[in-house]
Amino acid sequence: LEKERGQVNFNVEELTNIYDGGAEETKLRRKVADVIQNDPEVRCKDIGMMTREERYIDGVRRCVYLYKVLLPREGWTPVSKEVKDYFKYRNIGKERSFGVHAGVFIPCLLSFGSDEQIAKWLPLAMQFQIIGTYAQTEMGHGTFLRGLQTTATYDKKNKEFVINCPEISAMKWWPGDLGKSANHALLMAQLVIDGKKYGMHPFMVQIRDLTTHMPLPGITVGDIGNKVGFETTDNGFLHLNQVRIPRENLLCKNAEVKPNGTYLTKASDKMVYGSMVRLRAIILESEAVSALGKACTIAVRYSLVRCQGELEPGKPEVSVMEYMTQQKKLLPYVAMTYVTHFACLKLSNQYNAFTREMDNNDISGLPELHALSAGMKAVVSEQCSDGIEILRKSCGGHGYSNASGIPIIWSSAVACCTYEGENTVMLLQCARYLVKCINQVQTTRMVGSVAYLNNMTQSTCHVDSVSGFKQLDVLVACFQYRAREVLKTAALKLSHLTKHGMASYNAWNQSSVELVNVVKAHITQFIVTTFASGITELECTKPVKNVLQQLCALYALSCINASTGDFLKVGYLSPRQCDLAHEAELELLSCIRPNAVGLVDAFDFSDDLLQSCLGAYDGNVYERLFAWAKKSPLNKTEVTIYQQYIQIRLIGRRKAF
Ligand SMILES: Cc1cc2nc3c(=O)[nH]c(=O)nc-3n(C[C@H](O)[C@H](O)[C@H](O)COP(=O)(O)OP(=O)(O)OC[C@H]3O[C@@H](n4cnc5c(N)ncnc54)[C@H](O)[C@@H]3O)c2cc1C
Ligand SMILES: *[C@@H]1O[C@H](CO)[C@@H](O)[C@H](O)[C@H]1NC(C)=O
Ligand SMILES: *[C@@H]1O[C@H](CO)[C@@H](O)[C@H](O)[C@H]1NC(C)=O
Ligand SMILES: *[C@@H]1O[C@H](CO)[C@@H](O)[C@H](O)[C@H]1NC(C)=O
Ligand SMILES: *[C@@H]1O[C@H](CO)[C@@H](O)[C@H](O)[C@H]1NC(C)=O
Ligand SMILES: *[C@@H]1O[C@H](CO)[C@@H](O)[C@H](O)[C@H]1NC(C)=O
Ligand SMILES: CC(=O)N[C@H]1CO[C@H](CO)[C@@H](O)[C@@H]1O
Repeated sequence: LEKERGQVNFNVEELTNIYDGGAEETKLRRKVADVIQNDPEVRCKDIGMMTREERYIDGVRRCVYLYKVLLPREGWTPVSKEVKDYFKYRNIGKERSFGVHAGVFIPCLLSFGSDEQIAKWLPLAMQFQIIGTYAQTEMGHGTFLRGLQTTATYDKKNKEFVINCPEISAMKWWPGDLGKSANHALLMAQLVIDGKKYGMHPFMVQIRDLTTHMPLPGITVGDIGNKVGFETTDNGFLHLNQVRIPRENLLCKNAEVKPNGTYLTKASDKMVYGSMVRLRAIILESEAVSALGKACTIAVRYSLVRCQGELEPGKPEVSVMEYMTQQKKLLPYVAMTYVTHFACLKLSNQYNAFTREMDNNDISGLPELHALSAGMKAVVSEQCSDGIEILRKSCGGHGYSNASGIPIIWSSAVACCTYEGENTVMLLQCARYLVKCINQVQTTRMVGSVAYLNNMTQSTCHVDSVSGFKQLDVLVACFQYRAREVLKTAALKLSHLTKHGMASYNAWNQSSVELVNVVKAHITQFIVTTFASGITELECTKPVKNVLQQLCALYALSCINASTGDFLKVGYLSPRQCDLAHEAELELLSCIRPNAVGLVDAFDFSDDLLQSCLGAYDGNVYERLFAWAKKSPLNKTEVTIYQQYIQIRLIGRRKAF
């Protein structure tokens, strides 16, 4: 790898700074990383050989240490920049508990609670005097909130709510931190007053005794068992049988029940949608894009170290990176990590701009922002988790071993396709907004991520050279044209069906497969456009700009390659132009190849964070693999269960007494 690093033709540190958002950010991030790596209590240990139980217990232990020892020692608070931006996701990752407590329970308390309620519970939550979960999903319903069955019935006489799960499918199921850690739940339940239903409302429900931690009367709670990943989290079940809570425990920023049972709503709080946007941007960056970056780091370093076969007969073996097919598997995902990272940043920035507008009571930007975040959530999480699996297979046999580190990375990234809004449902939400836009574009000027819809000019691409297809403006035009045309086609189908008398829900159902594709086209367009214009504005050295341009083109061209049918169908590219674009993609692979190690080094993931025998910085793959295998619990003794089963029952030999 050192030899490889010698041929990198740009300044890796400069690119790291750009990725981090400035040299100061890199410095701060590394400072935090040093604190973590030099503290044996929190430093990531060999998690690969731990059982589920050990992972959970270790996550709790580490987290308690963080909050009670490390933070005070460093003079950090849970909201200081070091903690918010760096240690949680970047330096400790999943290997900690209370993610839902800190990331969902507390923010939701702030969104749903009145000032008095926040004053009462927030300090307790910040001090871990109460530990909370966010209990919305039930065994029977997740996506369709109105279908949730848990009820909160107001008892006028005692001024209490009675929370009840009428049947087994009404049990809360999946909430993180619920099974074994939490003693409180911010619980969503159907409000009922005098037999009338008022829809879903948030309640604060204590579920365990604060001293003994035993479940309170009427409460059945526990862990839902092993999952694909998320071993450190005790996703739980919760059944409530006629559990009584005080009237004051309805979180009443948006709606209130008076003692006499009068129901009052207050101005609807759009801020809830705003905080969803923020949460999505954070989740994408920390759970999907950084996971893809880690998998790229591992697969690229390993592919450079791994030698297999002769490319030229009779010559020495080559590293597998020398195979063009291998480059095609790896390099587009390196490019994807860069471009999606900056698209997520753009989403965050747009959210921040929106909160400033909101201070001036301008919430007109919310629908666009909300649709964009839903589309981004689905497309980016899907692209990243699919990419990680391709990278895993690119490591051959060792990619299948947990020693590679990739199975753990994939198993948590893929969950991102489901939580915080199931992906297809998110795509269709975004589609609804886009259809509305295209139907109004003749009369209303579109702004932000849909501004490209304003240009309805019909045309075709005029490029007729391979190098032409490496031009970013050409590629941006391709993506905008295709996104707009597939949207027009789908919207046309929809209106055609309704005009011919089909009920609109039915027409929507009949168009939904196309609509999902529309959003994928729209979001890839957004990602390419954002990155291309970001590069133009970026102040950096020539070599770095060059390499970023290549990455942008490679990402765009590999997306064209994956959806050639669309580009042909909308009539923007001819079959010959598709061939030219394909050639351009292959040429870029060779251009980027010498920089491969520099591009993944620039992500700056420490070995501790990668937890991989294949992807460590020094490339000593084989030594690490053997050391790892020796730690397998099955190797503890030279002979394992031979006598009990194999010798007596299988081979049939008796012990020599
Ligand atoms: C790791 C993890 C952590 C979680 N943490 C929490 C938590 O802390 N708190 C909590 O409350 N929940 C949590 N959840 C639950 C999660 O939010 C839900 O599982 C998620 O919202 C999906 O809902 P569902 O399971 O009902 O899927 P379903 O909606 O049943 O999805 C099944 C299929 O139906 C399709 N489908 C559903 N509706 C539509 C539609 N309208 N149009 C088209 N297709 C549709 C989906 O696309 C999917 O293919 C967690 C889940 C996971 C995996
Ligand atoms: C219920 O109480 C509220 C004040 O808390 C009052 O405004 C309302 O009139 C009362 N309604 C009835 C039916 O008594
Ligand atoms: C290997 O990793 C996967 C993914 O994290 C995990 O589900 C599995 O339990 C691990 N296997 C072992 C034996 O630890
Ligand atoms: C509109 O789109 C056409 C075709 O994609 C392009 O040639 C033209 O430059 C665009 N016009 C503007 C103002 O962006
Ligand atoms: C939605 O479309 C599918 C496929 O045509 C069909 O099987 C299904 O019955 C439709 N659903 C409704 C509610 O019309
Ligand atoms: C995409 O690329 C692959 C290999 O790089 C190639 O075989 C295939 O033909 C391309 N697909 C299209 C539709 O151009
Ligand atoms: C042969 C060998 O490496 N055996 C190892 C098996 O695993 C234990 C610990 O789990 C080691 O101590 C042994 O050396």
